[in-house]
Amino acid sequence: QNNTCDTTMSPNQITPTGVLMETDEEVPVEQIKNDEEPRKYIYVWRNIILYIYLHISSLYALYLLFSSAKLLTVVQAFFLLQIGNLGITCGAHRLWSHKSYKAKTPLKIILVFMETLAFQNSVIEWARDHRVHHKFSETNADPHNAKRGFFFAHVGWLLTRRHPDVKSKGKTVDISDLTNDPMLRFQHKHYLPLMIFTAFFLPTVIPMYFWGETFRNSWFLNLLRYCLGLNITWLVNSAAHMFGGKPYDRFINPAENLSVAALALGEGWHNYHHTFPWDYKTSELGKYSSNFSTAFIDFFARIGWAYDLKAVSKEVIKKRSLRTGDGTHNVWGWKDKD
Ligand code: ST9
Ligand code: ZN
Ligand code: ZN
Repeated sequence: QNNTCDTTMSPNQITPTGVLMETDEEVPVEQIKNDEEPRKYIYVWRNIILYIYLHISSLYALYLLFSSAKLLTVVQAFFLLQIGNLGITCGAHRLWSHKSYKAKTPLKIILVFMETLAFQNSVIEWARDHRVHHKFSETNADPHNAKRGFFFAHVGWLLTRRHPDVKSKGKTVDISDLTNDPMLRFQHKHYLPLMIFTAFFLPTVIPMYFWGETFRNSWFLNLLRYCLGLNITWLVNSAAHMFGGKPYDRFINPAENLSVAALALGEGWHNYHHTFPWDYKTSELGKYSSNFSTAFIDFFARIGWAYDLKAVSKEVIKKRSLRTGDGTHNVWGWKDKD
């Protein structure tokens, strides 16, 4: 195994067009052993209690949504759900974890704000865990190792202490590009107040101030928005690591999952993503229908705030599918859907 894996950058050259990768080199995943005995979990009761509260509150919010919430409050919750999710997909994931495109400062500011709204930890922490997830995928060192089952990959990993391998192997992953970025350092340092203000204070106060919503409706609908955002993200770790075809690499568990892709704004095409992690689209096909994050980045590329978008050429995809795919890829009959 090649131990110098970097999941953020392709080893390939960018073509003169600036976008297409014309060569393919497999992304090595370091094989750390999985425990043979079932692992003994150390529960983190604070998190367990908070997540139970969040999920029960979200059920109550569903009742409020159909009984007393104002339409604008519901619209806001839906809108903020998408904004937060885009902050994760286009910011924490495609920009900062994988460096699959570059962003100018105004776009970075917008994305940090959106990522904070999603409350899924600071960009530095999110991207560190995600790089570790790619490099040590489905081993003890993977923070949400899907070999431990659906529940662990979905949320259990946030309810228990990490496997020692996550910490020791995680230290070998370079995140200096993130820790050297002043904007990300600022967000990380002041994460708690920034997150409380952005993810809880603003979404609760805006409906009360601007359209006279009650505190109760405002608070609980925002919790529902947060809970949905988390569960949609977690589905990429759980469902998209278990269910779906493997047209690009049949030797890995991440799979092509349309339902997750639609919910998670394009992040369910997980077999493609683990095969070609440097592609800014995180998928081969789809844009507006099942990959809204790509449409978002393309929009900012048009106005010049996003640039150096990396993508994999069709030839490379075709060759790779023929070599390692499960045979479900339509290698001869390509056409873009959008
Ligand atoms: C949340 C995150 O929900 C969701 C992320 C999902 C990721 C998805 C990725 C796949 C999808 C990709 C596509 C995107 C899809 C998006 C779709 C959206 C539509 N490397 O953590 P500690 C070290 S967050 C290196 O305390 P414990 C490090 O030194 C929700 N080192 O470990 C660290 O120190 P420091 C809200 C590492 O005690 C030290 O260990 N947030 C690594 O075992 C201690 O770390 C929460 O719920 C590493 N990977 O506790 C918070 N990891 O802190 C939940 C650790 O200085 N977290 N180290 O860095 C916690 O409470 C705790 O982390 C814990 C573990 C209890 C889970
Ligand atoms: Zn994954
Ligand atoms: Zn990724």
